[in-house]
Amino acid sequence: MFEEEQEPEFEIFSALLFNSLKAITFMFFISFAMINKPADSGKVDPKAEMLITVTWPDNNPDDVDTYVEDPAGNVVWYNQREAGLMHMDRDDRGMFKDVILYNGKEVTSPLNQEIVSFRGLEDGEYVVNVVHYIANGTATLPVKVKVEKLNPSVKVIYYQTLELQGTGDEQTAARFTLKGAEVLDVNNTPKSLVELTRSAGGKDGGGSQPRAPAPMMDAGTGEALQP
Ligand SMILES: [Ca+2]
Ligand SMILES: [Ca+2]
Repeated sequence: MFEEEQEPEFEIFSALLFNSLKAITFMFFISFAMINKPADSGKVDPKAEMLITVTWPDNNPDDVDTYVEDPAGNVVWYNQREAGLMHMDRDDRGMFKDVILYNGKEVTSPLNQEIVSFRGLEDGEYVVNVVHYIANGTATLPVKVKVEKLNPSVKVIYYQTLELQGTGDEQTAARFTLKGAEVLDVNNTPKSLVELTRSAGGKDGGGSQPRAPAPMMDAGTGEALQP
């Protein structure tokens, strides 16, 4: 009598347990499938040690390029988006091909941004340059450059707006030296990185671009001085 009353309850319990296990197994496989989705080409390494973010005004059609050199002499730029421990997310070319899918329709993205991430740090000097690859107007172009060291906490080591002067203008935004966890000697003494890479040619295969002489810089503010 006692056992006859217990048995149906036990069966319901084990059926529930079995169904719960099936549900958990199903969810495990679903989440595993989501983890293994192919990565987007524009990703930034989530374990980055440092981020360099270059932005210019939304909807501006100009093409600005970011160049970063590491202490070993590796240079990351649009034709070499992996170099040493550095990675560039993409070559933002102003409005060119800046199309995203939104609700199934193609929409032009207003964003103008290039990001270089470092997945490790090396002692020595880094150089961060921006180049006005294509200017569509006669006005100068304000370009914001931010350098952040991420670990153990976020520390902005450089943040300035440069005024790019037209097609071919290359400016050194920041040079900084790392020694262990320390950031030493942040300055903007000009150094051309385009010269180091120019043998690789232009982005449409058309050879090297015309370049203007590097403008004078105000050492205190990092702003370019008007000629
Ligand atoms: Ca670009
Ligand atoms: Ca853009």
